[in-house]
Order: sequence, then C-alpha cells, then structure tokens
Amino acid sequence: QPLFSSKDCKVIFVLGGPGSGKGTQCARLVDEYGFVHLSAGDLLRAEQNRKGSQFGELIDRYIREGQIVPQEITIKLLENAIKDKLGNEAKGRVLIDGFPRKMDQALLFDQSVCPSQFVLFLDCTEEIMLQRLMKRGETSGRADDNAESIKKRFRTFLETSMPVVEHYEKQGKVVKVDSKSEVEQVEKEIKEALMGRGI
Ligand code: B4P
Repeated sequence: QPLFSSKDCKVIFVLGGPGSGKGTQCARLVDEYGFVHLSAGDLLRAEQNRKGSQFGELIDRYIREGQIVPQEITIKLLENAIKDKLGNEAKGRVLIDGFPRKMDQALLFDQSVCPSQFVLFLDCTEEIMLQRLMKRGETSGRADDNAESIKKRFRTFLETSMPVVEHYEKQGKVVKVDSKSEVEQVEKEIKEALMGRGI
C-alpha cells in the first residue's frame, strides 16, 4: 500500500539528460499550474550541506562521480519533502525533477510512496547539454559541472536512466518534448504537451 494515494497526490516525473532543462523548466511551470516542485538533485545537495547529516560525504562522492545516490536516501528525502510541502495527506500536484534515475527507484516509489501519473521527458542532444553545463559551470560552483563529471553523468544517464524512460514508455506514460531550442520555446511546447494530458 503506497503512503500517499494517487487520487490526492498527483505526481509527474520530469526526466531528461543532465542539462536537458529539467530544473529550468520546472521552475517556470510552478506558478501557473500550482505545482509543488521537488528536485532530487537539489534535495540531495541540501542534505549534503546539512550540518550533522550522516550522508554528506557519501552524497558528495556520488554526485562528483555522476553516479546514482542510493535509493534509500533519495526516496526518504522526497517522501519528507512531499509531507513538508503538502501536509501528511499530501493533497496536490507535484513535479519531481531528476527522479527516478534508476529502475529500482521507479519501482519502489510507485509501490511504496505514490503511483506516478506520467513522465515528462525532455529530449536533447549531448552536444547541446554539454555546452549548457559547461556554461553553467563557469559560475555555479557545482562539483559536477566540469567536463570530466559531465562525461560520467552522460554515461550514467544512457546506461541507467534511459531504461526507466523505456519502462514508462511501454506503459504509455511518457510525454516527450524536444528541449533543444531556447527556454521560452521549450516552455511553450511543454505547456502544449500538458494540455494534451488534460492539465
Ligand atoms: P541534477 O541536480 O538533477 O542535475 P542536472 O541533471 O544537471 O539538471 P538540472 O535540472 O540542474 O539542470 P538543467 O538541465 O535545468 O543531478 C545532479 C546529480 O545529483 C546527479 O548526477 C546524481 O549524482 C544526483 N542525483 C540527482 N537525482 C538523483 C536521483 N534520483 N537518484 C540518485 N542520484 C541523483 O539546466 C542546466 C543548464 O542549462 C542551466 O545553466 C540552464 O540555465 C541551462 N539551460 C536549460 N535549458 C536551456 C535552454 N533551453 N537553452 C539554453 N540553456 C538552457
């Protein structure tokens, strides 16, 4: 029995390669649609920096290496964040960006936290994603916005995260949007896609 009912808690996963625009686009959708936006990456970075966290070092290592942080940590952080933002009954719409990035996370979340509605998949090329991340790296201070980490993140995405997208595709749950163009254009296409899903 999942912790939250999918009748009350409407979960949309936002997936795409590193630099495909997940965080950027989610931030733009929040106000207009009344979504609560949770970023798996942001939650992990916040936990990493939290004083007294027992997972700080471990998270730092995984992020630097572009690897998937163990699901127990990520799922617990998401569960707490949902309760925090939506209350114990979790009534509302949630955009979860950068999650699930691995099959085990997808299955466990759908089974034990809340069955997701669908996946918004941002489709981009590695060439464009690399350019965006290197540019962000000039100012972000993020440990993983450098050429070496980015290469590893691309690999993890292809090997570990794409199977998740394929899993949901088989269930007819993937809404794919081209995210190669500029931010405003991508936003427009996402809105059209959401309308197509009755949102
Ligand atoms: P994330 O924090 O999710 O990082 P990301 O993939 O780079 O996406 P982000 O949302 O930040 O960037 P965006 O494309 O919007 O993950 C980082 C790491 O955390 C992972 O490698 C992993 O180690 C760990 N992690 C995260 N989730 C996990 C999970 N579920 N399980 C385990 N571990 C997990 O933007 C990138 C740049 O492009 C920005 O500078 C933006 O301004 C620019 N940009 C965006 N759209 C653009 C456009 N259309 N045109 C031009 N520039 C654009």
